[in-house]
Amino acid sequence: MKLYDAAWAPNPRRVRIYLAEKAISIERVAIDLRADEQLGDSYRRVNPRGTVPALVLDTGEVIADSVAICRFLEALHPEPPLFGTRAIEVARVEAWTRRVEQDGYAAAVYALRERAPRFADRALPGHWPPVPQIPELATRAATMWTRFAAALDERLAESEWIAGEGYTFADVSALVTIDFARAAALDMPADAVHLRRWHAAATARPSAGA
Ligand SMILES: N[C@@H](CCC(=O)N[C@@H](CS)C(=O)NCC(=O)O)C(=O)O
Repeated sequence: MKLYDAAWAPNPRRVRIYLAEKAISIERVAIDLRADEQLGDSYRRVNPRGTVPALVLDTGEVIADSVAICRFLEALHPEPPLFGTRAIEVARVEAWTRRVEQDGYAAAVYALRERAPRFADRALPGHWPPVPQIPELATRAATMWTRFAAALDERLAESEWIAGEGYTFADVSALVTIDFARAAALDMPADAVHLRRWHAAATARPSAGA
């Protein structure tokens, strides 16, 4: 197997943190997003979408999505479980991961890609004809982020980790999202004490440096 990876980008980091938590080692190939290597012919022969991460299997099949890569690896290496074990745990991890993506990660992407000059005409990631920015979505992002941070703070007032007692992929997704959102000037509110407690604990895990 070979993992196409990229520094600083959130979805590749999700996979790296997952791999570190599971102590799984996979050969990695670094793609330089700042040089737009993901859009070049060579990488697009691996993943025509022009996005990272992508996992190339020994059969040649390519999994070009961070969550799908982690779920594939979870099926191969179930211990320690990061997607839950009991039915209700699996449902909680899934529900929170989707909420993090739809409410938090989407807000961070809107705030960054719909406004930053370097993403002009590249409002969507990967290989597309020019996609113009919609600055109103960057404005909407602030509202989404406020609601997301409040919901997460409320959840973490009642639970040590996002999906329950143990660290799961929902925590991986939220950590990556919160760190990424700072690049778009979206941060944890000062009074979100439970969220801040959780963020410090997640950041203290060795996997956070992956
Ligand atoms: N749903 C995909 C999204 C992949 C994605 O958007 N990757 C970004 C980096 S986080 C990318 O490749 N961006 C390239 C670009 O902006 O051209 C996943 O979870 O892997």
